[in-house]
Amino acid sequence: MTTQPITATRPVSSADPFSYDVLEDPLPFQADLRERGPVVYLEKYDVYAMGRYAEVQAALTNWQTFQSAAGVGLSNFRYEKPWRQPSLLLEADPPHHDAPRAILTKILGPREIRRLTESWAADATELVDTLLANGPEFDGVADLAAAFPLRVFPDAVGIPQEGREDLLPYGDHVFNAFGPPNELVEKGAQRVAELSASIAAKCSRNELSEDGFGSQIWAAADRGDITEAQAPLIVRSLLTAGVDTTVNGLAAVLYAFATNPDQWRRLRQEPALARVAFDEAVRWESPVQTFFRTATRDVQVGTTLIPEGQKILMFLGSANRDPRRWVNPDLFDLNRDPSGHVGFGFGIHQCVGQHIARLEASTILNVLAKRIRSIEIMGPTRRHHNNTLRAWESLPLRVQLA
Ligand code: EJD
Repeated sequence: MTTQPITATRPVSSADPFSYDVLEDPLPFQADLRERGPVVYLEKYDVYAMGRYAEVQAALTNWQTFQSAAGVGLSNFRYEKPWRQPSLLLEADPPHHDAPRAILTKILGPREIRRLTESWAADATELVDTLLANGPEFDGVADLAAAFPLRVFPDAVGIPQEGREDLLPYGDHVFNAFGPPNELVEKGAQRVAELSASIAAKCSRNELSEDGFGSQIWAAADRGDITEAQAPLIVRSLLTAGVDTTVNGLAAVLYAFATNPDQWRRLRQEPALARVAFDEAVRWESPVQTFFRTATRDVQVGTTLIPEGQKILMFLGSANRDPRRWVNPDLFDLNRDPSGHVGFGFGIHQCVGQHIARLEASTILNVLAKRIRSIEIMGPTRRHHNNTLRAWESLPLRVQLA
C-alpha cells in the first residue's frame, strides 16, 4: 500500500497578505484564502494561513499545539528583535504565562471598571463638547478615536505626561514588526531604539502614579506574585497593547456608523446597544487583523500536514467575515449577536484589556449618541497601513447636532 503525498492536495497561495494592495483592502485576499481551504500554504513566506472561523477559533483554543511562546510574529523574535524582550504574556504559554495573566485579569477587571466609569464619562463629555464647540467638522481619528484613549488610558496606567506622544509610534512599530521585514518595518526601525527607551523608562516604579494600573502591577511584585524583574515588562504590555488597538477600535466604530446611518439612528433610540455596537465594529473591521502561532508538533488540518515548527498565520479579520459562521458577514448590523467573534482573539490569550476597551468605546458612544443626530463622511478617508492592524489615518467627518 502506498500513502498519498499529502502536499499534492495542499492548497497554496502566492499572494502576499502584507502587500500594499492587501493592506489597503484585505477583503478580496481574505475571501480567496477562505475559498482555497481550511489552511493554505503561503509560498512567499513559507508559512501556513488560516482564514476560516472554525479553524481559527479551534487553533486559538489549542495553545498546546499552536504555541505563542516561539513568538507571534512571522520570524522568531528571539533573534530578530534586540530592541524588545519577549512579552511575558503575549509571547508565553502556561505555566509562565499564568501569573502575569492573573495579575492583569485582576487589575483590568470589574473593580477598576467601576472606579473609572464616572471619571471617564466626564472626560468624554468634556472632550466631545470642546470638539463640537469648534464646529460640525472634525477628523474622527485625530480628534476623537486617538484623542480619547490618549486622554484617559495613560492616566489610568499612571505614566507621566512627558513622552506620551511616543505611545502610538511605538505601538505602530511593534505591530508592524509582527509582520515581514517590509518597507513599513524598515521605516519604523529608524526610531525604534529611541521609542523603546522612552517606553521602558515609563515602566519603572518611581515613574508611576500611586493608584494606577502600573503601580498595582508593582504591588503584585511586592506581594511576591511576580518578580521585580517582571513588573516593568508587564507595565510595558499595557503601554504596547492598550493604545493603538483602542484607537483603531474607536475609529472602526465611528467609520461603521458614518457609513451606516440607519444603525446610528438605532443606537440613538437604544443607547444600551453601545456595547454590542463596539463588538460588532470589532468583528466587522477587526482592528487586529492577524498574528501568528507556531506548531509544536506535526498537525493535520484539512488535507494539509503542518510540520512542527512552522508558523501559522491566524487571520482574525477573515474569520470574523467568514460566511460559514456569519449571516451577511459584510454588514455592520446591531441586530446581530457578534459574540464569539475572534477580534479580541480567543482562548487563554484573549485580550485581557477588553473590558477597558469596551468601557472606552461605550463611554464615548454614549456621549456622541446624546449630542449628535447624524454622522457623515465629508471627505476622502485614508487608511494607515500596518502589518497587523487595520487602521485609519484620517476620517473627515461632519455631524449634525441633536
Ligand atoms: C497584542 C495583538 C504585550 C502585548 C500584548 C498583546 C499585544 C501586543 C503586545 C494585542 C497583539 O504583552 O506586549 S492585539
